[in-house]
This record gives sequence, structure tokens and C-alpha cells, in this order.
Amino acid sequence: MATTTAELVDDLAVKTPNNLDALLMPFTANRQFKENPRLLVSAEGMHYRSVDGREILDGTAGLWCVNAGHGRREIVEAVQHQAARMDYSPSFQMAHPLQFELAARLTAILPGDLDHAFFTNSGSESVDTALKIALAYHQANGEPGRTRFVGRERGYHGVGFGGISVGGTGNNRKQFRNQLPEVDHLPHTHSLEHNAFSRGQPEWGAHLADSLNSLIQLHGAESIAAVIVEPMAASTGVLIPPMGYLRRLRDLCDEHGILLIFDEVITGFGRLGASFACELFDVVPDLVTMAKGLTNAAVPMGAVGLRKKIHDTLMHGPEYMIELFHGYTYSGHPLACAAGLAALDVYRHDELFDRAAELAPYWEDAVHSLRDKRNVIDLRNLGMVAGIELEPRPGKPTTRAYDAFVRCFEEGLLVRTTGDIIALSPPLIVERSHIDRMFGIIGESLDQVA
Ligand code: PXG
Repeated sequence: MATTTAELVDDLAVKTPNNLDALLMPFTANRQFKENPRLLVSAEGMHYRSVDGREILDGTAGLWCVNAGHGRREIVEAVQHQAARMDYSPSFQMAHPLQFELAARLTAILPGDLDHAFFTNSGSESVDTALKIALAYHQANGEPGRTRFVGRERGYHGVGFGGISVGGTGNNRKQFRNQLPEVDHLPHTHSLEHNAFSRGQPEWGAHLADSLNSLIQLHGAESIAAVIVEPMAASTGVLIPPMGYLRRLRDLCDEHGILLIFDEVITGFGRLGASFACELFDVVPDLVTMAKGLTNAAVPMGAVGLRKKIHDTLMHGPEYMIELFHGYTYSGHPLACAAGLAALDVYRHDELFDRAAELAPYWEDAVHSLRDKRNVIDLRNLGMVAGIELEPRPGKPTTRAYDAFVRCFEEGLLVRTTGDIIALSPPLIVERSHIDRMFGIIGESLDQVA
């Protein structure tokens, strides 16, 4: 019987709790899960260990967040050290030095003049923060009528009311009737007809950015605050941006005084083989949202990067006035800052963003080796991300991919599914031998799942 919390942690590393009832789990089929729980209890490098003692190869970097692999000593030690020094300091009208250090180092790896950062605790908070900064900017800039947002179909921007409003995921909206009132959506760019089995960026689809023109005609540019997109839509099924698409969006926004927000919660920190997608595509947004890889997921943290003109415009009015009426108790939490600083060090020291770029061609070949597997209707890849789209079972969407996910887990591989798409995004420390094993297991499970 455990008497300390530490002992309890050790006890529960080897046994399933007797009662799973009290917890309402996020984005989970609770009753199905509790019938047959999948519990992870430790992790190191490329692997998790499950409660029944099995080693599970991590094909998803947790939830697209553990980019430097699990249990990085440097990050563990930084967090332990800061926890012992100071647990918490107030975030309003007070600060601690690590916040400034992290903001400086983070903005140093953002492209262009994205040279200011605001800290949050999650991707959802980063998105809502970015939307609010866009409104505050226009107000400060003498255009308070710019209040409309444009998102994109099949976009995912977290679960705040702002995020689900600009998001384009039907299931995330229909349980909750209240949405931001002035939101429109661009069409998504995925087309099996034109883009199936593309390697990297598809050639077809840049023209879809021009739909923004229709919205501008409909509502007037002077009513639109910002366009928000994921440079690569990840969690709704790995939708790769067509060549030239993001540049076109940037040009249209510039032409009409509309801010462009890139949601880089997943694409940031090396995932696509560059520090950020905006670096890779050479398109600098006005605001960029981040989370996940910022701390290698060791402590929750998010951030919003702001271009100089956005920040400077907010610095108006008397100096004793608060410039942005927004913030969180835990903005820039000391433990998160320590984890963030250590994570950035690890990324740089191990050159993980370059490593992702170097591995990407091997990854691409491995992904496309599944071409002849049954039920595969599309394969797509960019950087260290892959999407494997399966033909849905008639009348039973999502069940085929879910069955493949369960089978992979039983065989010792963690993948993600969304709809009938399997998504992969391994830690960037992945070796070729891990990649071979991943696609071996996936291939076998596709052979077995009818
Ligand atoms: N923006 C984007 C682009 C995201 O992918 C969020 C915002 C919200 O972040 P938080 O930290 O509030 O969850 C996300 C989160 C999946 C999966 O399996 C993806 C996310 C979260 C959980 C699961 O694809 N993305």
C-alpha cells in the first residue's frame, strides 16, 4: 500500500486502477475505452511502456508534441531545478526572468519580424489569444470595424469558443450551439480526384485561396480582421498545402489589410523539416500560434508570436495603461519556461529540425510503399508527417481505421486516427529502423483489417 504520492506513482506504473469511473476523458469514447483501457505508464526515447509491460513504438510523438523524444534528461533536470527554486510567480504586473529569456530565444527562431511572444498554456488558448490580439490590433489601428474572422473547412484550432468557431470540424461544433457570429470558412484544399498519392506538396489547388476574394466581395475587406489557417492541416487528416497556396493567401491579405494567422501548434518546432512551416514556405504570417513542441510536451505551454507592427501598434495610449486586457494565471509559468528553454536547447544541439529534413525522403518512400495495400485510397506526406487514407466501410465510417489503430497498438505501435485516416508524426529522433518497423506493422494490420 503506497503511503506517499511517489510510491503511488510507482504502484500505478504496474497496475490498472480499480476504478476508472470518476474520470470523464477528453475526445474519447469513454464507455468503449473503459471496457478495454489502453494505459501508458512510462516513456523513453522512441518508446512508451504500457501498464502490462509492453514496449510501444511512438509513431505520433504523443499527440504531435514530443518532437525530441521522451524523457529528455536535459528537460527533466531543468524542470526539477526550477521547481525547487521557485514554483510559481504571479503573471500580471509581475514577472520572472525566464519568461523574458524564453521569449527572446523563441522569437530568435521565428522568421521575419515575428519578434514578440505572448505565453499561454495550450494550443487552444494560443488560438483564442491570437484572435483577440487581431481584434485589439485593428481597434488600436483605427479600424474597429474589422471584426470578422475567416477560417477554413477541416481546420482544427483547438476547443475554445473562438477556436471551434474558426475551426472547420463539424463534430466539434454541433454539440455547442454558441459560435462567434461573424465567421466564414475557405474551402479546404484536399481532393482525392486531383491530389491523391502526391509526394510532398500537391500541384493542384493554389486557386482555392482565391475564395477569399468572394468573402471580401460579400462582406467588404473593411469588416475582416484576420484569416486563420494551419499551414498544413494535421489533425483533420494531414491535408498538405498545394504549391503556392499560402503565398496567395498572404498576398490577398496584404492587399486588403487583413491579418494572416498561421496556426503552427503542430507544424512548429521541426515537424515539417524546418523550424516552422512559415520558414519552410517562406511566407511570414502576422501572428503565429504555437504549443506542443514548445516544451517537448514536458509541461503544458503555448505561445503566440507577433510581428513587430502588431506589437508596436498595441503599445499606444498612456504608459500606465494595460495594453492588452488578456492573460492567464499561468502565462509563462516558471516550470513551463524551464522546459521550453531546455527543449529549444535540445532542438538546436541535436539539430533536430535539419534531421527531420534529412530523413524526410526516406520517410516519404516508406509511406508510399503502402500504395498497394488493400483499402488504401490515398497516401500523403510532408516533412515527418504522413496520412494514410482508407476507404470507409459502407455505413460505418471511422471503424476501419479504428480497427487498424487497435491492431497496431496490440502489435506495439502507437498511431493516430481521424475519420478513416491514419496519421503518423514520430519524434524527430526516429531512426530508419524504427521507420521500417512502423510501416511493417501498419502494412500487416492493413492486411488483416477487413
Ligand atoms: N491548433 C492546432 C493546429 C492543433 O492541432 C490545437 C490548436 C489545440 O491545442 P491544445 O493544446 O489546446 O490541444 C491543436 C491541437 C490529434 C490531436 O490527434 C491534435 C490536437 C490535439 C489533440 C489531438 O490529431 N491538436
